[in-house]
Order: sequence, then C-alpha cells, then structure tokens
Amino acid sequence: MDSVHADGRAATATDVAPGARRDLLPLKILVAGGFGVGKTTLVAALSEVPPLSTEQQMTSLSDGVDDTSVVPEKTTTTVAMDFGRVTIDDSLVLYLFGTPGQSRFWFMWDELARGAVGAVVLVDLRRIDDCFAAIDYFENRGLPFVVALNEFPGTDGVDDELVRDALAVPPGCPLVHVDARDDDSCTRALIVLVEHALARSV
Ligand SMILES: Nc1nc2c(ncn2[C@@H]2O[C@H](COP(=O)(O)OP(=O)(O)OP(=O)(O)O)[C@@H](O)[C@H]2O)c(=O)[nH]1
Ligand SMILES: [Mg+2]
Repeated sequence: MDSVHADGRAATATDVAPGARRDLLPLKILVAGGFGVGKTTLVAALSEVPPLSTEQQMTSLSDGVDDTSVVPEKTTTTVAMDFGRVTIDDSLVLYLFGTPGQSRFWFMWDELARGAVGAVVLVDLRRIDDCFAAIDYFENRGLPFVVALNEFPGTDGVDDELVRDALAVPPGCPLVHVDARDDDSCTRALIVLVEHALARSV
C-alpha cells in the first residue's frame, strides 16, 4: 500500500523520515580494496556505533588462495560486509560499507556500491598486484574514489608520484596516506573523498 501523510498527501521519495533532521545530509561511502588491506580495521576505527562485521574464521580452504604472508596475524576474513557510521559535522553523516576482499565474494560489490557517492580504495604497497582490480572496478563504473595507502610497516617514505604511476591512478584522483587503525587519518581520507565527489558532481 502507498504511504500517505496525515493530511492525505502521498509520501514521496524526497520526504524525510519521521524524526530525521532535514538539514542532515546522509552519504553512503564504500571502503574497498583487495584481501587483507585493512578495510574492516578502518570501518571499526571510524565508526561511532558498534560496527557491524561479518567476519568468519579462515580455514585451510584459503591456503594457496589468500596471501596472508604479510598479515600473519590475520585469522578471519569478511564474507559479506562491514558497516559503520561517522558524523563529520552538524550537516554530514557518512554511512560506511566495507566490502569483502576475497575475490570469490566480489559479487557483493555491485550490491554494496548501489547508491554510494564514492569509495575509499585501500592499498597495501607490499602487495601492489592485488590493488589493480579494485581501482579498475571504480574507474570502469565512473564512481569517484580516493586511493588510500595503508601504511603497513616498511611502506612509508615512498614517493607519491611513483605510486601513482605504479598503480595507474587516474589523473585527478586523490592519493592519501592512512593508518587504518587511526581515526584521524581515516577521517581526513573521508573528507578528501567527499570533497572530490562533490567537485566531480558539479
Ligand atoms: N600495521 C598495520 N596493520 C594493520 C593496519 N590495518 C590493518 N592492519 C592489520 O592487517 C590485518 C588485516 O586487516 P583487516 O581489517 O581484517 O583487512 P580487510 O581488508 O578487512 O580483510 P578482508 O576483509 O579479509 O579482505 C589485520 O590483522 C589488522 O590488524 C595498519 O594500518 N597497520
Ligand atoms: Mg574485512
């Protein structure tokens, strides 16, 4: 049944939910990237509500498929999505959706990307080959994104221009540095993304 207001007017898509503030802009942001680059860590570090996660224990079935050599402490993996919420200021609230990283769960990405204004593509420079697919995904779909270098040990001090060349980051696409465990650096990455997406939209 169609919903109607108390005065009989039909509800429309632009109506604000009861109790919601009209001046608050909610934006959906994807946190994407290859296996084990720190997506779940970033969503958990930023979220002001207990993050929803769908972590499952990795089993011997992952052996030879998922490269845990540089993240040996990793024992679980995201099988569906992460979810968190970040209020940037009085007018902007971001809903973060973390994607699964294992390629066999990538069919989820199209669902998660629906309605998103942009994506933070996390990169681990120790496994650069695993990063191209995520960058290609957003470039091919025309969805604004920023490339966020997650500063794992031994990956600092690399020249940004070299990284842009190596990753074939498109011109105009911002490149930022984050520590996925640190909310300040991750918040800065989100702000860069929102500014980039807004600039692209005008
Ligand atoms: N040193 C360091 N370790 C990190 C950082 N970010 C994540 N980690 C560790 O790296 C591992 C991978 O983190 P996750 O957040 O599970 O990665 P993910 O991208 O969600 O992984 P999948 O969902 O399985 O693709 C974890 O053991 C984290 O503790 C970082 O910035 N620095
Ligand atoms: Mg994860």
